[in-house]
Amino acid sequence: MEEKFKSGFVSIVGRTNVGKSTILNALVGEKVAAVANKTQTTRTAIKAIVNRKNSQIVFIDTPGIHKPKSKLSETMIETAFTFIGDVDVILFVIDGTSKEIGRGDQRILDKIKESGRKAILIINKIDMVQNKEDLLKIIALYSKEYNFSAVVPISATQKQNLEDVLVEIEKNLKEGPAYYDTEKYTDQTLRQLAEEMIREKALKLLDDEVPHGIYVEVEKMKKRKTKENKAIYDIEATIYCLRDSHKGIIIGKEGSMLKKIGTYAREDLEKILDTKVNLKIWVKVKEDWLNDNSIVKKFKLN
Ligand SMILES: Nc1nc2c(ncn2[C@@H]2O[C@H](COP(=O)(O)OP(=O)(O)OP(=O)(O)O)[C@@H](O)[C@H]2O)c(=O)[nH]1
Ligand SMILES: [Mg+2]
Repeated sequence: MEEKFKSGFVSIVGRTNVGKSTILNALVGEKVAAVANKTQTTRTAIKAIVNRKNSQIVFIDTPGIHKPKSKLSETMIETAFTFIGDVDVILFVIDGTSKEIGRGDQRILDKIKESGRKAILIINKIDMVQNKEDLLKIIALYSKEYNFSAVVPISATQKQNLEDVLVEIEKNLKEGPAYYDTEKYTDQTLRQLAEEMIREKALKLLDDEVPHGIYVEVEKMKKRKTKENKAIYDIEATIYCLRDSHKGIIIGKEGSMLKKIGTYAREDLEKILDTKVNLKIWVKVKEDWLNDNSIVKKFKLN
């Protein structure tokens, strides 16, 4: 008998820094979301699509749950909680090295219980787990809390057990059509992708509170032909930060930090866009934008 085509929306939720965006990128096989060893990396919901022989899975990466400190973080948490409802399957990601259910994880569990939806528990970073007994203990703790459709220990960075995740999702999807063009792998515009990649480099290279207070805006993104008739993208972007002192750090001594951010971002964008990129970045101060509704609305769901 011919297998029926299945489709559905699958959210990736969890505390900040557990590896949700790394999982998304690994499942899709493309760089879609920024990844950094910092908290609050993802700021809004990002969709990415996996097309399989008999299914289309639309993933929604969400901002990590954390203690809100600004209008922006409140918006981020609101976005994440929206996708604990309103999806076909929830991937609840936890850090495999955790020994108990922390407050953030408990809040997420409570929301999942409230929604009563199908949820798969993903235990990430198992490459960091020394003791298998600990892993079993944490699985037991969580399994007591909710009737998960499956529990899958994975390592997103080592690409371990990712196929199992897709198979478990497919088991829980209903029959349905492909919602998106199979050529397409994300709903992000090229401009958003460029902003995300530039911000990722700044997050990775900067320390302390500087990266949390930045946002990136691409003002210009235009494809043209060079004299040699090769395609090239001209991209102009601004990194906004909270204070003059931050601006100094982002620019660095004789412009060295900004140059580094620009070089890494350009290399990534050239891969993503598959053309040469000419990238110019400016740095400007915008005080207290984290609490400015007219800017924060950029990150809100529409
Ligand atoms: N050792 C190890 N590190 C991982 C794994 N998956 C992700 N990481 C690292 O964990 C850090 C956070 O990853 P992200 O994907 O940005 O985490 P996130 O959950 O999306 O974070 P937010 O967007 O802030 O909620 C990065 O340094 C990743 O390289 C894994 O399987 N093993
Ligand atoms: Mg993320």
